[in-house]
Amino acid sequence: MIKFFYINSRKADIMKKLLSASIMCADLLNLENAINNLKTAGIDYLHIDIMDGAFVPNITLGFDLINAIKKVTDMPLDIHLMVNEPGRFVEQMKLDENDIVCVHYESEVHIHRTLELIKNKGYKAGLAINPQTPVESVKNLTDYFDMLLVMTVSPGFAGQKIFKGAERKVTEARELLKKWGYGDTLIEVDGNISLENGRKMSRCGADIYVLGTSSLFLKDKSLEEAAKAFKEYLE
Ligand code: S6P
Ligand code: MG
Repeated sequence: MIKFFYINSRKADIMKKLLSASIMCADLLNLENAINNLKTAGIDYLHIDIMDGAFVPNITLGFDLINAIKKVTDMPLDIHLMVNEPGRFVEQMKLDENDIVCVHYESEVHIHRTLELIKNKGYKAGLAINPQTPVESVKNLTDYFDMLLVMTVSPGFAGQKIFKGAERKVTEARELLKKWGYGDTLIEVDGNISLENGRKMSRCGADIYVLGTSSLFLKDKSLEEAAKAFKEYLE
């Protein structure tokens, strides 16, 4: 397995762009089948969006589903918690060392404590920032996360349009992380990652691409065809 090998020893010349499939966009009535097809398609992570109807105005998947998915696949999970006070839920998940638990900077007053909790459980920690949150906000937390999720839409729904400052922000995130001495921290982008936007984000320095209705779950292509097209367009 490649996976988070890169998080511990990221070298620009060997970096591989990683694809994370947004499970809320999959066929939820045939999820096991979809997961098997995603693996065959060469997808690197399963992106699981958990919402609480308070931090974001929607409710999607839940913790029981995470534990059920763990039973049917060895693919690493990329769990995106869009809930208030996410620290309350870390214990409920039975994960492995390559799984990422990503929490929002805006979701908890003492987010540092929650990042520490995730790391102490042995998982990879992600920190997400909404479009309006400055990259500078995370400066004092860089020791506590392995991945910075730069939201390219306001979280809550699939099928939205990328926000206008996204390219500028991802470029800034890559530059600042390097300047702070954390050039190894991966950057993930989530929201309207179409082929065009994926290519733009790649040029700005993104590493992990969350793929939903904009590029992977399409009516006219199989998951395998769509993943292949996305990868080819990035390169
Ligand atoms: C919702 C969530 C995302 C979406 C994904 C959908 O905010 O965090 O992960 O599921 O962005 O992709 P798309 O291509 O429909 O925007
Ligand atoms: Mg997400």
